[in-house]
Amino acid sequence: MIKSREERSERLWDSRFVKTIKTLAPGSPIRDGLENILRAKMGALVLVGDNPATLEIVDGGFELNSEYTPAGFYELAKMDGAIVLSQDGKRILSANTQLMPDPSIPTTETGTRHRTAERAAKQTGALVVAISQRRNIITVYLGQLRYTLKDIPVILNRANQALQTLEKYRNVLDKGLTNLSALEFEELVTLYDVALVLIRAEQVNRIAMEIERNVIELGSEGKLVSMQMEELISGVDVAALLIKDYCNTTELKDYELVREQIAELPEENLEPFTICRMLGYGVSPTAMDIPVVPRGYRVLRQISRLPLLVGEKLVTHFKTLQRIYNASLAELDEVEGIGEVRAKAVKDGLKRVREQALLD
Ligand code: 3AT
Ligand code: 3AT
Ligand code: MN
Repeated sequence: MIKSREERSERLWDSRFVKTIKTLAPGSPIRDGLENILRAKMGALVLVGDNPATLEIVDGGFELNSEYTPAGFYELAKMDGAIVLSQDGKRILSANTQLMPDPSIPTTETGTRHRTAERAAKQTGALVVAISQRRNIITVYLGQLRYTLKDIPVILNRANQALQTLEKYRNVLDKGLTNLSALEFEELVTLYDVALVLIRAEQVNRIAMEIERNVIELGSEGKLVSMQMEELISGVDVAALLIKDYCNTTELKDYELVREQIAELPEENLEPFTICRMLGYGVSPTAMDIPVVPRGYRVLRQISRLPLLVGEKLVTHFKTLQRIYNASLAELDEVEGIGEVRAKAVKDGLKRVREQALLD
C-alpha cells in the first residue's frame, strides 16, 4: 500500500514528536493548563513520565497522585519547582519537586529551569515542558528534541499563506494533468512531459504536508484550515498514479519504492532529469523527450464508479491506455469483473475524458 500523505508527513516529522505535539495542541487538557499558567505570567517545569528511571531524578516535593485537571495544575504551578505528571498525562503525581538530572549532560540553555528541562529530557528520554516566566513561551523537550510552541495566530497566518500557495500550485497541476491527458490520447507524450507533471504533483503534496503539520499543531483551532486543505487536494495521490502509468517496471513494489524516493528528494533535486532516472529510464539530461505511453491507471480513475480493482484488471489485460481505448465492447467484456454494462461505462467514460481533455 502506498502511504497516505498524513503517514508520510508523520515520518518526516518524528512520529513520537507528532504524538507529543498532539497531546499539547490547543484543546487538549494539558495545553489548557499550560495556557492558564502563561496567562497568569507564571513559569512552570513539567516532567511527564512515570517509569522508575524517570522518577529517579525527582527529589522532594509533595506526593499527590491525583487526577489531572487544568485548574489543579495551574494552582500547583504557583509553587516553586517541578510538577510531575503520569505518562498518559491523566494524573498529577507530585508537585514542588526538584529535578536533578546529571549535571554533566550538555545544555545550551541559560536559566536553571530550562537547563534542568533540557538535561532531564536528554537523560530520561521523557517529555519535559518548561514555561518561561520571563519570556512567556512554552518550550518542549523530548529526548534530544527541543521545540518552542508557536502562538496560534502565528501558525494560523502561516497555514493560510500555505493554503494560498496550495491553491495556485493545484491550478497549475490541474492544467498540466488535462494537457497530459490530451497528449496521452493523441499518443504524443514524452518522458519530459511526465516528469514535469510529476514534479508539480509532488510540490502539491509537499505543501499539503506542511499544512498538515500546522493542523496538528493547531489542534482544535485547526479545523477550518484542515477543511480548506481537504477541499484543495483531491483524495487520490496523482503522483502515485503517474508513477504507475509510466514507471519503467511492472513490479508493484517498485512503484512504491519510486514513490518514496521522490517523496524524500531534497527540494533542489526535484527536477526532470532526476525524476526520469527514478522512473527507470537511462536518459541523458539533453535527451528526455523520448516518447512514452501510459498504462492508463490515472485516466481510468477519472471514470466515475469504476472500482479501483477493475481498473487494474483492465491495465493488466490490455497493457496500455490506447489499447483499452481501442478495445471493442466484446473485448472489454472478456476482462474479469467487466460485464456488458460496465464495458459500456468504460467506453463512454474514456470517450468523455478524452473529449474533455482535447477541449481544454
Ligand atoms: P525563594 O524562597 O523562593 O526565594 P527557593 O529556595 O524556593 O527560594 P527557587 O526554587 O524559587 O528557590 O529558586 C529561586 C532562584 O534561585 C532560581 C534560580 O535562579 C536560583 N537557583 C536555585 N537553585 C540554583 C542552583 N543550583 N544554581 C544556581 N541558581 C540557583
Ligand atoms: P525563566 O525563563 O526565568 O522562567 P529560567 O530558566 O531562567 O526560567 P530560573 O533560574 O529563573 O530559570 O528558575 C526559575 C524557577 O525554575 C525556579 C524554580 O522554581 C524552577 N527550577 C529551576 N531549576 C529547577 C529544578 N532543578 N527542579 C525544579 N524546579 C526548578
Ligand atoms: Mn530566570
